Amino acid sequence: TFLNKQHYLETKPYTDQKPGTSGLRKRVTVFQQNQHYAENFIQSIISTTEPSQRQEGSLVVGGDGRFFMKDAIQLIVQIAAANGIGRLVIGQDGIMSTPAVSCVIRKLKAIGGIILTASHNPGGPNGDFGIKYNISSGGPAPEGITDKIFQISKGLQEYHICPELKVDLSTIGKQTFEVDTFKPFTVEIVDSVASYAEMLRDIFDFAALKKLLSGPNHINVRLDAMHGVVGPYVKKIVCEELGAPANSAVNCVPSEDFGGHHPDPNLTYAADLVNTMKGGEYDFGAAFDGDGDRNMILGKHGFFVNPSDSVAVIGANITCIPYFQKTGVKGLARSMPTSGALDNVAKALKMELYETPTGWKFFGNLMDAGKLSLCGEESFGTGSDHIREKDGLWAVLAWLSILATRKQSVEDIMKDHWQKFGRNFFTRYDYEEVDSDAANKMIADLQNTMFDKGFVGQKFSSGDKTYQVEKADNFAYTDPVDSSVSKGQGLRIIFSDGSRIIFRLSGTGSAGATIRLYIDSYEKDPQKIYQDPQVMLAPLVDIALKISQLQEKTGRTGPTVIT
Ligand code: VG1
Ligand code: CO
Repeated sequence: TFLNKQHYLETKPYTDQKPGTSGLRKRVTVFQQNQHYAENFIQSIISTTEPSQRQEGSLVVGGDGRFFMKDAIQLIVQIAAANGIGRLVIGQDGIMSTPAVSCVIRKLKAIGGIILTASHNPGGPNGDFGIKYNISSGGPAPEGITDKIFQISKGLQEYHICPELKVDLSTIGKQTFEVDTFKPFTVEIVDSVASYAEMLRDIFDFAALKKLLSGPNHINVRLDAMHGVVGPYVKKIVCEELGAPANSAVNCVPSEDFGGHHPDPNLTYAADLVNTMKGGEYDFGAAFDGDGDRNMILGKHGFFVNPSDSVAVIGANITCIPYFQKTGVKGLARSMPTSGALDNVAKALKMELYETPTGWKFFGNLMDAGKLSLCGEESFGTGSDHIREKDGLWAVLAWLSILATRKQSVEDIMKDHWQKFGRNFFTRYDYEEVDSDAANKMIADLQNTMFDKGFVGQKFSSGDKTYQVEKADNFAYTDPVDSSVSKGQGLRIIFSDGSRIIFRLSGTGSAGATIRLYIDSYEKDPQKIYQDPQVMLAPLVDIALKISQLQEKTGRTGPTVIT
């Protein structure tokens, strides 16, 4: 314990610290080469908290282990102390998944949390770094707060810091520091997994899951943490506690550069898992992203569960999860580009279905108001109101709970689902690192085309299919709880049969622009529901490319990733 002087350091504001879909993401070099870049953003975050709450308040801090995380945590410690924050609770070695941070914020009634991650973006010295801010509900800061952070960052002239203060991140326990006139500042290093594991024990039937994973007729699972943060959670919960054998878990040591890969659980970047699953040795497979909030579910022989279907299946089988037997099911929600598969479940179960813009932050208000139990995004995000973030491992245990109850394979459960509800064929094309000007121009031109008088009612054909435009808009959302309005959330072309073409620009990239094209089309003919989505949706993809002139305007002949 020694006295730390707080200093006011002069800085110059940056104009590019606008948080995206989830946090600020930039190349590591941007943080390293621009003086005070991270400090400015951290100060801007803390400046949004109520000064009168800081001394008694706690902030939770954790990250996905990527390069620059530990440097950033030391800065957070120094800046939080100098701003009069009373306590920081930090995962051991800085490690804590995004869902675990959300869980800990809620348990401790903290004023918020800072997560050091760029999620599924690559890491390492040449990769990305990022900073997410979550509020006291445990959820990502809503637009009102992220706008405020951005405003503050643009005018920042100085920040407060205790430059001598250093914490030991590796030893569990309390460290206390005297900081000027404030009450003693406490840093608590906590086990990264414990609180989160305790929460899952209350949600699921661990005895049933243990039987499924290690009983006499156990199934074989393969969980790929992709060198991200979820590794220690998988090892502790799935292997140690639920008894799955050690070869069930791969890439489970968080690494600063994710082994040089994209920690992104999709068919392209999790190809290793997909190939292993094709071998037929494993009944169930899953991969997670860098910060552990995304999941990809695979069945035996690599059977792929589309994330839009995944949340629908969980919804249709929600009583397999003890948590929902206790809480009841209050409502369902999906992001706008996510397929309508969940809508069909909501209709059948006579439940409210909310359609929100992309980004988990939009689910929080609905959950806080008791209107929402289960939600998902097409981008491999699934979760519930147990916390305020999407939750990769939760989704895996939800699926395993369904397998344990129904005693069927992933593929059979999926096929039964399509038979019962019909199938929403869905695909997403990502065009990554497109020239920003070209991408913006393409979107602006497309909007002009769509808003042209003659567009609605127009027919488009490809092959033997013809679709007639029924509605064309730029999606806007009015929050049913606080009436805040979010405009410009994606261009939608909706056809008379309900099929949809959606274009939007990503808000998580760090270089150039990423264009996302989403296609959703419903089919209930039992003869057609097992077809390949790429075949079924080819005419709509063709029409989307024709209307948008994407290839001509961006010079891209094909997408980087197809889901
Ligand atoms: C993407 C996904 C979105 C998700 C967001 C954050 O955003 O599309 O559904 O909520 O990433 O996920 P965008 O703007 O790039 O489309 V994570 O796991 O990167 O925090
Ligand atoms: Co993530």
